Amino acid sequence: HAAEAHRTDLMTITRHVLNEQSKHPEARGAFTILLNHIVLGCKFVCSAVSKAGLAKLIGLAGETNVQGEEQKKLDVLSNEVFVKALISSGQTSILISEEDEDATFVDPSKRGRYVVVFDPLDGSSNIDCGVSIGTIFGIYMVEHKNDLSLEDVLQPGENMVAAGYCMYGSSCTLVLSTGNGVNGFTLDPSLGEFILTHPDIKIPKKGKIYSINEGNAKNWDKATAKYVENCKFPKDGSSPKSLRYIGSMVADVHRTLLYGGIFMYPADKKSPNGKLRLLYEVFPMSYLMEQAGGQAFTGKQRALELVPNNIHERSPVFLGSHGDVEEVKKIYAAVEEES
Ligand code: P6P
Repeated sequence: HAAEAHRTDLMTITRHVLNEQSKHPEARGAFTILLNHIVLGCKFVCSAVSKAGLAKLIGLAGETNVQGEEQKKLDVLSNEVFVKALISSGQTSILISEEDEDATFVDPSKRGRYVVVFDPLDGSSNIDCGVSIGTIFGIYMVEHKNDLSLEDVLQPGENMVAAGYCMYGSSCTLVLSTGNGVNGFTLDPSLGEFILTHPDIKIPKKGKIYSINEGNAKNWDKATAKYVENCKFPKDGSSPKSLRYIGSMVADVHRTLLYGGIFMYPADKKSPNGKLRLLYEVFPMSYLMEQAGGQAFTGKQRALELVPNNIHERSPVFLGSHGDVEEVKKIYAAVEEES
């Protein structure tokens, strides 16, 4: 009967968020409207990505599609879709996108109380070979929507009221937290609805997988090198961890969230702040990990406590199972002691 009930009692993402928001008596539906517009963007990108190979939406700008029109690159197209959807929601005041050098200040007549930071299509370099890619987003609230400045965006990740990602792979999966745990929704294309398929996701306390670009080993700092060495040659006689590295953050993080383990993009000699962007890659994924019982560390501190200095700032990150990240923290502390 449970399966039957599930089939007829469709828990869509909109219903789920309405249930969540009903816990906040002061909520006036603004967040639900905002989220519905983000979901609309994800549905569009999901459709465009799945057709990409056919409609030659992939590859360099300047491709022409079957109609001979010049095609925008998929990440440029995705960015335009999200910017337009977010502005039309009437719930946003500042938008920060990986694709846009400058912040978008929404016209005062259409402003709302939310700031959205997002990477519209992270990992897009992987589209051509069919690897899963995704949209990553984080949502902050602003007290006043009028005299706004960038200061309103440069807030620590722990101030986020929600964060999530949508992964475009064999299925389209949207993983979301609004501050009360993490839930996963899968797009049912026949309904055009995201259905709750992964309720209350909790990351395993410890995992058997480590995920890092071993090609950067030459440039790693001592602590990272030591931690990875322990993964491969455990001193406590336990079996070595498996290495899984897809090279698409959303895919690597989604696997880490569901299977456990650790995903790392550390600082190294070449990139002293790592490669991943703080506002719209590290913060949202760190927020989700903490909400799922995991943690996220920069090599120096808890990732969500960082205060950004600029909107495209990078940060190192070690995120995943609580126990695995704890190991990294111990090694960084020990190396600090030695120096
Ligand atoms: P590297 C994709 O280009 C991306 O921004 C993330 O999605 C991914 O985790 C990372 O870069 C991969 O970087 O240096 O290992 O190729």
